[in-house]
Amino acid sequence: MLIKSPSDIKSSEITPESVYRNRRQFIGDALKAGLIAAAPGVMPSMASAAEGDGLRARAPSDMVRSAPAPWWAEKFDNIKPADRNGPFSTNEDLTPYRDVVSFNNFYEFGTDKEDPSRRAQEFKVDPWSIEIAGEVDKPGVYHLEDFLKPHQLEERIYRLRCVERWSMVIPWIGFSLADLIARVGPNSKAKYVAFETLVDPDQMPAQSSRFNVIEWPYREGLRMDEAMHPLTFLAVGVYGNYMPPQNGAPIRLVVPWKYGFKSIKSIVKISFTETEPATSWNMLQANEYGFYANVNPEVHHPRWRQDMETRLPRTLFSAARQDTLMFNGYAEQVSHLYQGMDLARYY
Ligand SMILES: Nc1nc2c(c(=O)[nH]1)N[C@H]1C(S)=C(S)[C@@H](COP(=O)(O)O)O[C@H]1N2
Ligand SMILES: [Mo]
Repeated sequence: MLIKSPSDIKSSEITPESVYRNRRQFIGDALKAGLIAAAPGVMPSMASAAEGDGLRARAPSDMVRSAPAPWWAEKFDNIKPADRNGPFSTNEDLTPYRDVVSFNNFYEFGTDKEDPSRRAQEFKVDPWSIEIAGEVDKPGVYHLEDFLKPHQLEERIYRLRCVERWSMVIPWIGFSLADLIARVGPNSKAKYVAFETLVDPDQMPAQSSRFNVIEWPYREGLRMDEAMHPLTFLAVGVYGNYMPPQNGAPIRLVVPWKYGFKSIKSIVKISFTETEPATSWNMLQANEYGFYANVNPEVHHPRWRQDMETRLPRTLFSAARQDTLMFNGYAEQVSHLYQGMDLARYY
């Protein structure tokens, strides 16, 4: 995030790609069936209608990794598709799969947007375990299998807004963090939840780089009420499939009303703490990155105004620049969490 601002994003990084493959398929079929005229202008709305049909978003099959699927790919057979008109999803156009898996921030693999997709493909996610620690009734190290077993997976379509001023709309697969919290039973001293990413320089090349800026592990945290909010999600997949390594396999956090850096990837530890945990970007540059990091068009980053964003990818059909909304458009659901707080001070 210190490296590039959106104005530095090369146009080659923002692939003009107006539709993703499912949509193309639908439109192709509809055209064949004579349902729609072959006028390009009608395509986006027809595509949106198709997406609202109660089917979960699917990655184009020829773009999904051919590497052996992890055992938990089985869990992806019966997933509740997103309700695109409900409170937990949006019916905005999805960012194409191609962009979701090739334009990433994952500093463990390097600082360029293409580094994670290029360098993370051999990343090992099986076996994987997650430690639950701190002020909690059931601490311990859980194998991913036991960790996931009790949870019914569902699809959520969320906006993701990076502090670098680009945004995407991503169909995640996962479950509410609140469900996990209920299961492990934090005690009355637990006021915050802290998360850590794997440290493994053999697999994550930037962790041993001398240009490295972050003190590993990458750390993030939430206040307990933020962690318990039904929007706060632990994602194990994207576009109907298990998580690609560059997006944070096998499991990552997604907090849609906060800047993307809160949504920590490849989690190995979740601790319940009495005091506010240290978080990576805040440790690095406290005046630029706060603990709360709520998307807020009125509170600017010292180097980047935050009232506008570029929705990726730029397309022929949609203006790429748009206004940034308070709490990334989730104000109705989350503003009560911050009542009476000075959000310019607690940024
Ligand atoms: N462990 C870890 N998690 C991370 C990051 C990172 O560098 N390391 N980058 C964050 C940032 S800045 C953003 S914008 C999102 C990007 O998620 P995506 O690549 O899946 O779109 O991941 C977040 N999670
Ligand atoms: Mo970000």
